[in-house]
Amino acid sequence: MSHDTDAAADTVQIPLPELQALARRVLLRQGLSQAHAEAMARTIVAGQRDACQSHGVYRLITCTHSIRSGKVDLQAEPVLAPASGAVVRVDARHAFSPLAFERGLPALLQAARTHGLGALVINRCFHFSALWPEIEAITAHGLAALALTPSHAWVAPAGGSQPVFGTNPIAFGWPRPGPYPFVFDFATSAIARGDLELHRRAGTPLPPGCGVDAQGRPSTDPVAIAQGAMLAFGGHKGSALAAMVEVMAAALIGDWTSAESLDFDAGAGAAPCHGELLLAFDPERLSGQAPAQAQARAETLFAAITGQGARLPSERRYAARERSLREGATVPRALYAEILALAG
Ligand code: NDP
Ligand code: PYC
Repeated sequence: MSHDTDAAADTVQIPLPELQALARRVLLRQGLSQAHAEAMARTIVAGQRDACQSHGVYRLITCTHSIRSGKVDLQAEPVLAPASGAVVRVDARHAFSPLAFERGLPALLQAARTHGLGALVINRCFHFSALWPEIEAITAHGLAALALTPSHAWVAPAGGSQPVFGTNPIAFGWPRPGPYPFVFDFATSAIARGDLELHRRAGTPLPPGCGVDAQGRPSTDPVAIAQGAMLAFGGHKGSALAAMVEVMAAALIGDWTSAESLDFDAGAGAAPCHGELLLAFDPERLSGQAPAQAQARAETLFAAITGQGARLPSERRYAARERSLREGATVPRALYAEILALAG
């Protein structure tokens, strides 16, 4: 049952177990295996719980579209390659990424503990999710983490107007005392593609500086930008970071760049298909057996940030999480109706 107190409100509050069951039902109905549906529902509901509108239950609609494109393998079990030093490799076999991550996580943690640094390489996955759920799954074990992945070539390099890069998120996490690690997670584009899509659906303009139209002119129209190119955040700096993601999380790990992912898509509009690189760092090993000092230095830094009234990244998300745990996740009413329809 949804707990909808105000019929006139344009949002509904859904208890998290109920939202999880609904997400699972939608995904199973599309033909996904139980294991994929469970892993994807966990990621998607975590997004809505933390008020990440671009990567919450809206993804049930985009994943359904990806499935209907016929490109995604709905049943493939990820294959974990035999252990090889610090590198853990999982072949997702053209299925969605969350299950591949879950299957690779224990070996990644083990590699980081053994070598001080572990690398999880996920290949051949359809990727639709935010990266922070994976980062938090690593920091929960006392490790620092970094994650990179390309997407589809939607973003022009600084000084150009033709798409080359994906929206290429970079996420980082540092474990802290208490339940909430230091985490940031952002697209290297000025706006995430998911947010562009939400603006397109709502018929609202993007902020200035997010993209250019097909003639290379600055635009705030999400439709015109989708036909032209998105822009990197921070000009040449975001552009260089986006290039790094292509090199490190595509070329380096033997997988597709955002341009190759878009070629493979061939207009189907499915989620991007490529790899992901996750690194886990053990403070115990890397700090020379002085993890308490490493922790103390990091806490001094965080206190210097918050002490002057600035906030840490993810604080908004964590506050939303607390609220959702108490009151249920907030879902736009129209979106909820679409999801109920998908669930049959
Ligand atoms: P945002 O710009 O919303 O947020 C980026 C980060 O900055 C967050 O950690 C956020 O924390 C933090 N932040 C925001 N405002 C402040 C502030 N005033 N002070 C301190 N920190 C702040 O992220 P994006 O829109 O760029 O990305 C959204 C999501 O999209 C990400 O989770 C990303 O992984 C996902 N994505 C996935 C892609 C894929 O290929 N799979 C591609 C691109 C994006 P908080 O959340 O608390 O506001
Ligand atoms: O929001 O840019 C995005 C995105 C791409 C793939 C998944 N999310």
